[in-house]
Amino acid sequence: MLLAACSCGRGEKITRVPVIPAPSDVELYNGPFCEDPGNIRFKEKPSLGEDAYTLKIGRKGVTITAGSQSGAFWGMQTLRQMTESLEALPTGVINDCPRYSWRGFMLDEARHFSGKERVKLILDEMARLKLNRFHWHLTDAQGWRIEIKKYPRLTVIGSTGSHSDPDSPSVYYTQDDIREIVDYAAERNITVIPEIDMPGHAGAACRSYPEYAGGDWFGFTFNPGKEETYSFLTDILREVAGLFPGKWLHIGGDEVSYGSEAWMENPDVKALMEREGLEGVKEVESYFMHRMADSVKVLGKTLVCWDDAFDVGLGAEDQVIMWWRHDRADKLRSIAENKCPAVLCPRRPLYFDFIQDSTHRVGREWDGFNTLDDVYGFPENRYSRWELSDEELGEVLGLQANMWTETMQDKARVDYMLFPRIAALAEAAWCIPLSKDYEHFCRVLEREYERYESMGLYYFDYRDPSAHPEPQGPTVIPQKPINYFK
Ligand code: TNX
Repeated sequence: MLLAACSCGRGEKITRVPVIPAPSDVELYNGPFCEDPGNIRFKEKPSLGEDAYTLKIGRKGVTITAGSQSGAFWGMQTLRQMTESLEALPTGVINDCPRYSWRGFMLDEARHFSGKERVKLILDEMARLKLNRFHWHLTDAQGWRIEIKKYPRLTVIGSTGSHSDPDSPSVYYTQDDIREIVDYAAERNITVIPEIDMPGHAGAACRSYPEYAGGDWFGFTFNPGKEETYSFLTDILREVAGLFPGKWLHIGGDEVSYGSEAWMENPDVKALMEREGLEGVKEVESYFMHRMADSVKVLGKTLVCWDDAFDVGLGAEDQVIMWWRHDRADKLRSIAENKCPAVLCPRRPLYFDFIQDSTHRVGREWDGFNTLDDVYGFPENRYSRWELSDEELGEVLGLQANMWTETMQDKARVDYMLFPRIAALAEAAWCIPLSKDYEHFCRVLEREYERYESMGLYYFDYRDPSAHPEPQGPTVIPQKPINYFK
């Protein structure tokens, strides 16, 4: 049948293929078809740059031309999805490159622990969708999930408890586990960015080593007034930096005000303020962040922080800011004006702990919730409201979705919030507006739904919201960090 098609000249031209994210430039023909899709050759062309590739499909086989390993890998993903859904492979050329270099997904394992197998599954899905940054939120008030050899109590004590149960048994990644996952990600062209949150969201570390706790009596923050705190945290970052070969190191910096009122009463902090001439908690926070930013630099890494830390003036060039506060467009403006490399991950629509349907009850809402098409349409569906120019939007590093797990105590809920929104995220991050077509995307998603079924993933079915009922989450969701010192 294939040969018959081949002998009768060129078939109908195709400009769309069943691939997520949609490639930018497709010129293929329905016949002649490729007789041997398994015959793949790779060619290097450095001028193509980091992620771009060309997929040339001829009658006898396929040639993938790329500027680097990652481009070749993404080309393979395109070919793989095409062969999965097409009976015969059309011939012609696809030229493709991403809109953004940072196409990220964040998983919070501190509130609820997903574990190695789940993380690998997520990395597989990311690779398929050409997402290339896995941001790993490994520490928070509820749990510390990474082994630090110098401070064993972090995992003996800090790894017990979760958001739904402060007494749940210890779960964490050993350093061998971490290396295994980092390698697994690297084989899929994904860089892992570890986050050690400070000075707030530090409860698990503070109950393991109360001598460095400085916040209110929840132990939400480290003590910025003690010199030993800086050595403790720098030792931790040194071990972390050694485990993650990527250039980025995320030190949080978010929501410090939830615990910093107590600093004014703390004798160490008072002494620090006196010594350094600091006025008020904001200046103490700035002092802390500058000290830790210096440590990150000494360790040879690029600093990543949440947008809260932008105020403390760390210097635009050598940091990446993650803009998450969708209600603070003013912050985004000043980040853009200062030409600071930014990753856009606003709660609306890129927080995957937000519900995705009006009938859902477990998860967040804020002037609405985050539907599939809302994620898909980002950033064009939002940025005019933030008053970012096209040029400024072109300059951002990229996009990221964040999966906070306060309401995700088991894998069914993680899957439900993740699939299929992660596919929409991939199109938002990879495709220029011209190559986006929501109806086409939804048709390709039919194949993904089948794949989710066959893999036993509990996804939200947008075609029929009643098909998969919402899995329940913790009934009581504490709004404040749990008091572990009681
Ligand atoms: C805000 S985003 C947080 C997280 C919560 C999340 C819940 C950010 C930097 N901080 O600690 O888990 O909201 O949506």
